[in-house]
Amino acid sequence: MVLSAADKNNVKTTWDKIGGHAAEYVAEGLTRMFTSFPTTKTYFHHIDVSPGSGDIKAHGKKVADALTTAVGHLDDLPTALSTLSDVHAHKLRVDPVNFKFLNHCLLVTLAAHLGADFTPSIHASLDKFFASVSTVLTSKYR
Ligand code: HEG
Repeated sequence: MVLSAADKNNVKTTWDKIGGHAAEYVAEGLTRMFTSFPTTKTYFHHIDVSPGSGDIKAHGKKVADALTTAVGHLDDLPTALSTLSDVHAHKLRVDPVNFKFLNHCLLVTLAAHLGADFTPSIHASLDKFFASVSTVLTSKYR
């Protein structure tokens, strides 16, 4: 997945618009994922996955911070996310299919909040961005 200059610009512009809402939006995306794709809950048996829980808020903040790091390093995602990639492949062992579920739910969440700013072009660039992050996080499974 190669992000074009226009994609990178779209992703950065959108992340700026999201501003301080990133953690809240990612938490909503996680809640949508747990609700729409309940098998994803098996990875989170040790936390409270009910909507609005403190655990979901805390995890949303961690994931949002990682995505913000990624937005700041669009030219070198593998290096920026290397440690996180190790964690997902070797420790958490999240089946890659789950990344598609989360990405979909993050897109739905952003579409709901961004309204008219969620243009087809922004949609496509964000989709490519989340797919690129997922590729890195699932790149060390073998
Ligand atoms: Mg992962 C932990 C980021 C997808 C399951 N995830 C984490 C952490 C971050 C993160 C930053 C904390 C790592 C640490 O404390 O060392 N996750 C992250 C991103 C994405 C992603 C950026 C994709 C956009 N994660 C993902 C998916 C699943 C999953 C799809 C499973 C459905 N993550 C998962 C679990 C943990 C983390 C089970 C450990 C949670 C905990 O024990 O607190």
